[in-house]
Amino acid sequence: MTALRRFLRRRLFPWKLAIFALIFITFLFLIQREVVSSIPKEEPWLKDIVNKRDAVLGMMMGAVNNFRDSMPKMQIKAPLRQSGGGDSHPCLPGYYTAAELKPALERPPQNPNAPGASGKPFHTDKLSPAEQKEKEKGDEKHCFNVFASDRISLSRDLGPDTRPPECIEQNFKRCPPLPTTSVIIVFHNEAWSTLLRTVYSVLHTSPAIFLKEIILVDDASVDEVLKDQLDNYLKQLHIVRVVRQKERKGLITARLLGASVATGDVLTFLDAHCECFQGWLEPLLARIAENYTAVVSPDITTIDLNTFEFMKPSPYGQNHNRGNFDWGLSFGWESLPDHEKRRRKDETYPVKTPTFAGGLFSISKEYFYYIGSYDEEMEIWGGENIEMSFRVWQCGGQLEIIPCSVVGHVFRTKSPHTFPKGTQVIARNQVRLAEVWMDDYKEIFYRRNQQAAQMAKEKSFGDVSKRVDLRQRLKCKSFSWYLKNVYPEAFMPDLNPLHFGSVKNLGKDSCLDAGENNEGGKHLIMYPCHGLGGNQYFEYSTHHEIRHNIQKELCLHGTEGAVKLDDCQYKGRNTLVGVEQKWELRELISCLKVHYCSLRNSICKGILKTMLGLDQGITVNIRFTMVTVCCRCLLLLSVLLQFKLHYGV
Ligand SMILES: [Mn+2]
Repeated sequence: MTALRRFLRRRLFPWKLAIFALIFITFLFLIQREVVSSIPKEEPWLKDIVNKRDAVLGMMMGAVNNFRDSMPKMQIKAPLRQSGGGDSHPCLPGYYTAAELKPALERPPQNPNAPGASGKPFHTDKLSPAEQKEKEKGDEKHCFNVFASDRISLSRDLGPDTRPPECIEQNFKRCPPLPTTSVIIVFHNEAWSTLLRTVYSVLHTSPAIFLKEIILVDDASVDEVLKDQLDNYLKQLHIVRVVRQKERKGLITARLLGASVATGDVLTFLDAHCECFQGWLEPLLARIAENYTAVVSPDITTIDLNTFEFMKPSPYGQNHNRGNFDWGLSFGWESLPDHEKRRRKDETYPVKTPTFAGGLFSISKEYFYYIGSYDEEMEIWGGENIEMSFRVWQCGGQLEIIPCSVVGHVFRTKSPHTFPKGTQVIARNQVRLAEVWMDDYKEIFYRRNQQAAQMAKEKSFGDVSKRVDLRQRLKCKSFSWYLKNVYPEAFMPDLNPLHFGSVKNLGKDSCLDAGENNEGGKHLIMYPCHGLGGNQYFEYSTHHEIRHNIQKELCLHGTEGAVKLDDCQYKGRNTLVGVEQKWELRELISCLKVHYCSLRNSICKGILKTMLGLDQGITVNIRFTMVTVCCRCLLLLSVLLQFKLHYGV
């Protein structure tokens, strides 16, 4: 036993020590745990112990650091990147500097005497016979002076910045950053020089940091020069590329193709004969950065189709125009109403516009698809801008013109292009938009366009169910909401005029016709009846006017001499119909009793034939006579006018 005891004492001494130490450490650990876990209970005596412990620990760490710091340093260490610095913020504060907004391509030095330099006109009046021949050929093909365009530098400058000072001085915040954009240019047999001047103009005026790419979409051009030669030429301009549509499908499909390959945040559509003025891009992008539902157009200025003079903006600002539409669903321009002028404090404010021309605009790519891009079944051209205008407003977006953004466009007086399926595609596009967006107001349009009315009746405008679904899905507002809130200035024709249709001379089978380009002030003509509405559309309003109101509100106006078409005196609200424009509708039979028959024989025969029931059906003949005692007018009208009534078109 004693041997064992000795053995234990001697041999296990380190073991005992270890066990003892383990128990002690466990004890310390438990105490420490007790102290830490009781902190939340805030027992004052425990807190005291904890504080003391922390103080001792602090002193020990201090001593260690002190010792380390006193050692000489052999190397300077790299500074540690502080967390919370550059990486976690997406952008810098402040405003973009001129250096940051450097264009994608610097403009080469300019010869101030070169043709068209600084946006000046280039006159081509004194040409040699050979040159004259070239000019005429170009004019015929493109409907603008290609001869001049070909001689103007592709990189021509447009002279000093003449925009209003607040536009020039406008700064753009770096945070949130302005979005990038893809510029999409659709062309069809465009002239080489106008197409490439458009491309260069974008490169010379768009900051490189925002211009992601330029996408040219070829809508099946047949000109050889626009094929391989164009592809090869564009290789030197790295961010420009061409995508091609094999078959001519028109602007709408071409734009959708361009959008589908675009990689920028914003889509900017331009026409193929444009020139951008300095600083045009930033205000468009800034507005979209501010409100991504804004669909913004630049202020479109004219590049003269004969001289290629660029109409520069005025530093004093100008009377801006906005887009509207008429009841034939054509786009037009009008000056701003007073309330819109008052709303804008300076030129940097956007102009709200009921419709847009649709050729030049920017839209967030995401929003473009959200809001239903385009009606893919619309063909070639026409009506797509009105469709998009109604859709954007009715579905919660806004259409704006940004006056500080200036882009020039060659406005032509006629189209050089053929319409593969004739002009009826335009009417078809218009019916599609009327059916989807205009509710009962579509009838006002149909009354003015018999071709459209026919299509609507026969349902030959294709399937619109996808577009109707879109309208429901986006919970878009009604057309009457649009008229009331977006375009309250629109003249509302009678939803149900007393009579409408054509004014027909039965004897000669000719119809009263406004004549070509009669925007008021000109006499009317008699023309063979075509039954399509248009220039031969008149309506007898509840105010007893005879209105020709497709593009403008024009009224039959009786003065000395022949009756002419003039601006309507009654414009709603506090206005009245003057005697010159008030017409009385009487039954033919009673009229005849009063005034006849000093009419020409043939006319009399026609009228009498109808009266005797030989030509009945839906046509009833009624005469107009003027209320005013104006003998000459009375005579003219009573001879010429009979009103053909359509019941329930
Ligand atoms: Mn154009």
